[in-house]
Amino acid sequence: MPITPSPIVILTGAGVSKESGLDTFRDKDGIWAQVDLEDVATPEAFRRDPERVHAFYNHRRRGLLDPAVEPNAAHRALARLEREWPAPVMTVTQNIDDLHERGGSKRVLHMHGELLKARCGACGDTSPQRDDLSVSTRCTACGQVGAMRPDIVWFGEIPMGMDEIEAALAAAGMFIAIGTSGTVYPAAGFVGLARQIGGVRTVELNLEPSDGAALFHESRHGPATEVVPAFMEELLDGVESLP
Ligand code: BV8
Repeated sequence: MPITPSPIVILTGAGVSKESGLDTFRDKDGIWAQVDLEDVATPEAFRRDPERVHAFYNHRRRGLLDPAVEPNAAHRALARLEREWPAPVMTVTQNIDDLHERGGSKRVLHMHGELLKARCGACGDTSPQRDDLSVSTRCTACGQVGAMRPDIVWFGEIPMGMDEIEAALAAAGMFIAIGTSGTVYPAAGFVGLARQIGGVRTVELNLEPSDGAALFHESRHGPATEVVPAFMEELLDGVESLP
């Protein structure tokens, strides 16, 4: 069936990085099964025990920088879609890893921030961060010690790029959610927003039905490294058959 090449918004979650060796959050062996988010992923937790929060993110940053952790076929398929689809493709990710970029995607919006960046709580400066952070890390911009935090959106904080995301959803013809449980807002509400705007085809590519599965016109279930490349192939074949 030929497909009209309109703009596409992709939303990804932890499931797209699982086969690269990074943990998800809500699977039975996930991150929130090992640690309480209230202790490590809120501003209150950081005020209460900054070293504990730094240790949590330092561990995940070292894990992400492990040479064995590489982009997988799903990341590469999304980069191919962005290259070959004859309309804009935006990848909005809830993930704080850099696997979309390392897989070749150029237009990536990290709405929950980035593990390989740090932010100064005193002057707001953000900078690349590959080493451990601690309460004695000095800000390279203002020199303040003890104000550095991961450049990440915690629970209760405002996600990044919301205006840009909402504008992209308003212009989209298709919304594809990949590897997300659909439990964290506002990301979990994007499918409803896309449908409200009207005329948007909504697709879920996930290991199993997410909390918002009923809101999608179409769902494909299986590992991201299988269902994502296959679906992108279909989309691009459909466009090539256009006159
Ligand atoms: C906000 C930080 C207002 C970085 C994260 C009380 C007070 C304040 C807010 C709230 C409140 N109660 C509720 C809220 C809202 C809250 C929220 O939604 N809470 C939940 C728990 C109910 N949201 C917020 O606080 C947000 N801010 O609301 O501000 C606002 C709103 C709009 C506009 C302006 C202001 C901030 C949320 C961001 C929190 N930070 N992470 C980090 O540590 O990583 S969220 C955390 O969950 C991660 O970022 C993650 O991205 C996100 C979602 O999880 P998923 O990515 O979906 O991962 P999950 O494990 O859940 O699911 C994985 C899926 O993959 C599963 O379905 C699985 O089946 C599938 N899968 C597994 N393997 C594979 C696979 N799929 C394919 N292939 C595989 N191989």
